[in-house]
Amino acid sequence: MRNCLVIGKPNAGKTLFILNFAEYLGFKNIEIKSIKNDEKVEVKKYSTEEAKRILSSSVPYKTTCLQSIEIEIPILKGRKIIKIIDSSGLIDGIHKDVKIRRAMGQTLGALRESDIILHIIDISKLNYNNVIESIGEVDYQLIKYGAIKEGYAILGNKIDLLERKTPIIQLQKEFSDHYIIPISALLKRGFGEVKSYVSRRL
Ligand SMILES: Nc1nc2c(ncn2[C@@H]2O[C@H](COP(=O)(O)OP(=O)(O)OP(=O)(O)O)[C@@H](O)[C@H]2O)c(=O)[nH]1
Ligand SMILES: [Mg+2]
Repeated sequence: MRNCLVIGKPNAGKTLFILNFAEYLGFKNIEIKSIKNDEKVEVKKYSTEEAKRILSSSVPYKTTCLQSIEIEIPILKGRKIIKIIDSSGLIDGIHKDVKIRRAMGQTLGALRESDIILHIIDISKLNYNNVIESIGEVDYQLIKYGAIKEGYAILGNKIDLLERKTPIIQLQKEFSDHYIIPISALLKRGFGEVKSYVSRRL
């Protein structure tokens, strides 16, 4: 089974994206497998609504370990199961909390083993006059890594908060070698394009 890792800074919208994407693909109930930092595996069943309430938060560092779901996705002929992996947010520098540092190490470890990487960037926070600087070091390094990795795409999230399209255009201009999909994880916008991108790689 191919896997798809969702990465990005804390609060970028990774968890909400995955849960709403599962809903978009027709799933009302999901099973989430958490791989704790001590390697213990925990499996829990949720309705997607319940999972959104419990696992997504406006407070950053909500996800503190790899959490995967297996869902079916339509491909050219039929459907295929894919593992979508949520991860804890990455930050510039070193976090003071050892638990969060370990969680970030676990995210970085998963990068190498992933077939598809969806890098979520909150574009409502970008300063479109200076995209590179406002994007920060960690997102910049992930984008550089993505340039040499097959199956890497950027999801420019929270487009529902934008008054104008300028941040999307600037991001596309700055990183023209990359595949960038503007989305709203909240309103499920851009999900058709994400589905096509992922299913083309299965
Ligand atoms: N307006 C808006 N809010 C969003 C969108 N996507 C996520 N959010 C909000 O952003 C906050 C963070 O979302 P999460 O999905 O928990 O973020 P995360 O990237 O998983 O964060 P960590 O687990 O802390 O790394 C929540 O309050 C979401 O409701 C979006 O497209 N639009
Ligand atoms: Mg999360």
